[in-house]
Amino acid sequence: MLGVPYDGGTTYQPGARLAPFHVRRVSALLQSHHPVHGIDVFRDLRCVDGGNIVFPPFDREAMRAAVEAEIRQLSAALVTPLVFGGDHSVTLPILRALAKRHGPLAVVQVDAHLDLSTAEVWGEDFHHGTVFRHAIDEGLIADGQLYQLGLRGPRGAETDDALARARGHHAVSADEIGERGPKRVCAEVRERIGRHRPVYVSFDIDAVDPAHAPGTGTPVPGGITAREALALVRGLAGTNVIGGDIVEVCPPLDHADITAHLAAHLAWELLAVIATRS
Ligand SMILES: [Mn+2]
Repeated sequence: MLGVPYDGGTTYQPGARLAPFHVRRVSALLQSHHPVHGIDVFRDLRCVDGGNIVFPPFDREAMRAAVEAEIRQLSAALVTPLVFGGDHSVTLPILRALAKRHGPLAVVQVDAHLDLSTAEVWGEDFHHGTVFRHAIDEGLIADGQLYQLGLRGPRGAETDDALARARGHHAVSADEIGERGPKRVCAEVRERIGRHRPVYVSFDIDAVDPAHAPGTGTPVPGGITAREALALVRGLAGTNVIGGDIVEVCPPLDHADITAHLAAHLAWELLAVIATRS
């Protein structure tokens, strides 16, 4: 587990740089036994809190370089990285490092937003809304293997998801998750991914309804529930998860640590998925 305390890629309300500290604090509540999978997470995995990756918090290039170097080193040592952002822009250097090792990945992106923007809006090409366009353009994601789960809300234009559709990627809206249930959605995702393909899980907490996760900078009403969010991660057991992140938790906007607790439990579910890898 590593923190990336960076929110210079935030387009609206900042504060996500504080998340690693807060999620660590509330993670004291987590225990080891997973009653659904029937495993002991912290017995079956050797988990280490590696602290935060260090870089100047106002230097986005330095952030990307530091994160990519760190993840590359860990992955060469066969360590599975679990990263706490930070805003979603911290995911790009992680994907770069992991795709260098594993080749093009399957990516499960749980998110309210597509994060496929171009530089058109501000002339800035690297922020939390451009991550997956870069990842697709750079060949970090295998064709048809980006799973965007939890999408909803207004978009800039009808063409916002054109890139993902052109590459055969898979999108499931928050409404569909609510209607069909996370178990069926996950069964379909697992079927498409298969057991062996390397999978990266990027969980943007804004996928979750603001009523269940108020502490995030770009809230969108009508999201999935905390229970659906946990079930979505749990339902990835049986795939080959080689890393993941939980991003966009913004402690200054949180209430009673609701969002931080959810992030800690999502991380625990993801660790359990990693523990069940064959
Ligand atoms: Mn996002």
